Amino acid sequence: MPYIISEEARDLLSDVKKFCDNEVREQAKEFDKTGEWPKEMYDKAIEQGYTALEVPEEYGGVGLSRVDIAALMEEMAKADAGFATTVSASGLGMKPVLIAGNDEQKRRVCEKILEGSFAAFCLTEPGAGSDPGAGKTTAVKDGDSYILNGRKCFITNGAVADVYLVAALTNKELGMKGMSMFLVESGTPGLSTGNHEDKMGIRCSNTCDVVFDDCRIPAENLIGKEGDGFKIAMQTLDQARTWMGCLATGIAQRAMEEAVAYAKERIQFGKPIIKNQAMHFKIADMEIKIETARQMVAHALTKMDLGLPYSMESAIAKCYASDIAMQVASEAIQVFGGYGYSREYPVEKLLRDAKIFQIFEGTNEILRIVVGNNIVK
Ligand code: COS
Repeated sequence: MPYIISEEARDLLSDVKKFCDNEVREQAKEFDKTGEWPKEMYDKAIEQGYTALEVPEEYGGVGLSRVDIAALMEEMAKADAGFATTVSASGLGMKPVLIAGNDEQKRRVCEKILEGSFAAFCLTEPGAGSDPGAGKTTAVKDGDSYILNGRKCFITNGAVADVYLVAALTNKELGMKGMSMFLVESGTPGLSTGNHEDKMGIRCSNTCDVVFDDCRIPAENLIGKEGDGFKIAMQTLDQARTWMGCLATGIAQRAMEEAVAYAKERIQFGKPIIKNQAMHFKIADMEIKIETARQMVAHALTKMDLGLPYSMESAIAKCYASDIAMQVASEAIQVFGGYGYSREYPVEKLLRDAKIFQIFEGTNEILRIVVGNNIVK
């Protein structure tokens, strides 16, 4: 059963489905092989407004609820999780500004996204993954500017973004309490990209190092106040994790659909294998997991839409959906048998794509800490 969405979103959903069928689903197979970032495909998505779905209505966005957007994002993830990750990472990059920025900053970033720019959220560093408070990137105040130095890694959209939201220390002695958040625009001298990741999955998304070498930005690009950076980053991730749960659900849904279609065609012992009750049980277990994940995503997003606390629900949604995406993709391979292990068939890619969802935007181990802390507190 899909999300319960508005009439407007239903119309958009059928457009997204058509777009994904025509422009993404088949093409993504090739990009999975080459690992290229398909600019042409993304330009078409920008033209349709799909990269700006999360822009709030007051800043020129379409004004859909988060649950509405989830239905569209799941459809994109079903077609290709790398494509959906690129789109969603722009939403992630916008969040620090929407959470803590001033009106001018929000307007500036939203305008750029509406014009077709991508955003990137730069928190992780080589020595600061699960422990972002250990970050070493610095921002030193110099008159009306800050000068940034450091290296961020595993940054989605790192080489293709126009807007970077960067966590950097304005006071090294204070550690995470000395962390601040900055807006850096592409083309700023001292901003460059480094190592590009050759990834196991979501291969048509761009992931690379982002380097700051005496990168001077106007002081007005500070988001919130000095020292607010860690909390802004945590609030950003609190929201963003649900979206990763949504995408993981899309991968699982695709895996189940592929498994059902194959089981109807595959003849063994003189009948389609779908006729075996064992197959029904497999498919029922997949559906139970997928629908539970989807409802958890919807629940977390509804709480966000209503302004209720959602940190724990978001962690649960991402953690559960990514775990079941791995399970369902693996079971889909099992249904395909030997063919499922072959690159010729679509399901092995789904398993590779699903894996990262247990890792990024908070490993599932960290998310269990978040859930545990919420319960204990
Ligand atoms: N929202 C707002 N504030 C938060 C918060 C949240 N979700 N989580 C923590 N904070 C605040 C705390 O309230 C605390 O502030 P005070 O000292 O003023 O009370 C401060 O941040 C430090 O909190 P805490 O001591 O819990 O931080 P930890 O270093 O122990 O880290 C975890 C907590 C592990 C939850 C955090 O580091 C985390 O989420 N790590 C994973 C990071 C991640 O997802 N990286 C992947 C990025 S890919 S884009």
